[in-house]
Amino acid sequence: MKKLMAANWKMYKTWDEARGTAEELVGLAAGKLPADREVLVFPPFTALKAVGDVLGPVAGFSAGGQDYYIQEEGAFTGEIAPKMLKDAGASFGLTGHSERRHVLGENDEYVGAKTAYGLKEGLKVILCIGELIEERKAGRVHEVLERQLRAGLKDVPTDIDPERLSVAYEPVWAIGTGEVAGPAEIVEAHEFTRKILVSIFWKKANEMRILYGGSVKPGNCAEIIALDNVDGVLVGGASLQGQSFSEIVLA
Ligand code: G2H
Repeated sequence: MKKLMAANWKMYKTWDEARGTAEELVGLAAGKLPADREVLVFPPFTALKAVGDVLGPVAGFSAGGQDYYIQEEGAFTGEIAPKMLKDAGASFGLTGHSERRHVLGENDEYVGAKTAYGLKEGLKVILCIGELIEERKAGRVHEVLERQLRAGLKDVPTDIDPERLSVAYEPVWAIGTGEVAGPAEIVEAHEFTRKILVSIFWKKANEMRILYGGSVKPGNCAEIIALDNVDGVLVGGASLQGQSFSEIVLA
């Protein structure tokens, strides 16, 4: 299974900035990318085509959409459909990111509908899960992860190609805070996530990637990526510069 090194640019970068960073990243990392790694960038929608045009032709690199709606088309002002993402060069979609859950108010059921719909429409999907600090302090990590996984995957067919579905464990308290979950916390959460995936998808779950996200940086990536059941990373802040993300990609 290839490790997936993903950049989430969130609401940063104009078209030109995004294209420039994508070009810098390819220049720094493409020639050295190990055969067992894949690189993925989630730019803002307005820069998706530009970034897709840069990354698409490079082996091992691809682009994705940070969000999408659960209809093919229609009167849904402000929304964007999976087929539009694909048209702009995306092969991946992201669901359940904590900022969409906790800032934009998306609930487990909607995240589940979105995950299943994106897969049905031909995207590869990364479902994000993760607990709040209060939930961790209250000893509720497993309960929260299991709830988010079961609801998030409720309508995903069990015969799904495992390469098309990944999960990103992103403890909310470690996102953009500089605070990284410790190795034991990461291993524990990833092992639990794998167990729930196995209970849903059986053997196939061992071929699904589980990414870690939350303040991943060049200095901590090598240690994180080597942990059991860590099949990649999802990086926000430290992915915004080509130099820093290329160090992560090659760590
Ligand atoms: C978590 C992560 C990217 P950061 O949101 O998805 O962001 O690396 O800035 O914590």
